[in-house]
Amino acid sequence: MGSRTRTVSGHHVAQKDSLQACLLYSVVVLLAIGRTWVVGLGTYTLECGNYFDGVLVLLKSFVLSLFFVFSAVVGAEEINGESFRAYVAEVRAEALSRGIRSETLDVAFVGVEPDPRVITFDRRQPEFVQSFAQYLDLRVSESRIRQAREYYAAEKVLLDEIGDAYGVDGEYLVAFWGLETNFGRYQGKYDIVRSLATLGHDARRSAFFTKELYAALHILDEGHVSKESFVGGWAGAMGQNQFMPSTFVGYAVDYDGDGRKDIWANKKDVWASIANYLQRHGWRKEAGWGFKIDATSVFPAPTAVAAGCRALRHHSQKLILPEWQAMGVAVEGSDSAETYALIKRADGDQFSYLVGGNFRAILSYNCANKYAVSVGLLADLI
Ligand SMILES: [Ca+2]
Repeated sequence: MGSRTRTVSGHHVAQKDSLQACLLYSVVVLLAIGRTWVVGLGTYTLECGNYFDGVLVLLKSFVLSLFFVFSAVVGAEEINGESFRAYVAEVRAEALSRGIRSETLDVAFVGVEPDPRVITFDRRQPEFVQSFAQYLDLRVSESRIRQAREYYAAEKVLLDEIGDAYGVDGEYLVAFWGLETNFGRYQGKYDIVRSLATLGHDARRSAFFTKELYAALHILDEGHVSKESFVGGWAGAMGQNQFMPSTFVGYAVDYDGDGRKDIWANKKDVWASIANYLQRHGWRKEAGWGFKIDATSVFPAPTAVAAGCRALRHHSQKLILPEWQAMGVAVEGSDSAETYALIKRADGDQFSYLVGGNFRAILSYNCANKYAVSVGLLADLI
């Protein structure tokens, strides 16, 4: 910053004029062109900052606050308020007919307005595709491995107890927990009802999110969580294990027996809910998730799977380990009870992954190969 400060006094007038021009420019650009210009605007503001560093800070704050106000206004205008209220009224009537109490609905929908931030997230273009190595470096970091080990060591008795009760491995409960919300620390702060009503009202995936909204109302009606604590990710993933409401209804567990399935604040309920989910998706304890293998040893053209979650499209046909070994894949083991698929190697990746039934259970939790590999690797490292 300091290097940009100009000290030539003769430039004062020019600075003032430039500053006014900068401010005017910022406002005009914001009002005329809108938020898509924020990057270009940011660049210009930095140039303005060349004139006077102190002013730069103020200017940036000013422009930033303008931007947020403007974004909110533009976003709100994109959502038809009348149509949103009609949608909420419709959902409310249907929820009543499904047996949800009107008191619950009063609390759920009090003052509800569409959330433009949620629509902005929903319209976001996909980020650039990371290689497995890039993804895993970030997600299975040294710090996360260390914390996972610490949590596992500290709670081993309870994790083993839950693992035994559901026939799953305790390390995986910690791995999911660590990767979903950084061990419960980042659950998201979006109002679940507001987010789901916004997305349910929006045309793009209305049926999916409306179904989730009914499930959310059901959860509130059963009293598992207060409306104030009923928060999560922008698209409705909730609590320390980021269950969608319908997943909660199907799989959440009240492990400590206090009458509430509290995946927001009660770790026993969080871990048991993950365990129950995995058990119901065919988990085999101590069968592992699969193998990281050297990509150079592979492989015959695999048959892609067409159905199921999208990640499965990158899987080969499933074979038992001896069959893979016969094809030259260097992998230890002789388990003939388990079938493994090979994940198609992406450009730039040194390793491939041979994945078994438990891996497919992880995919049912979150259908992304890199995510599932990160869960498996993290669990292995605990
Ligand atoms: Ca409980």
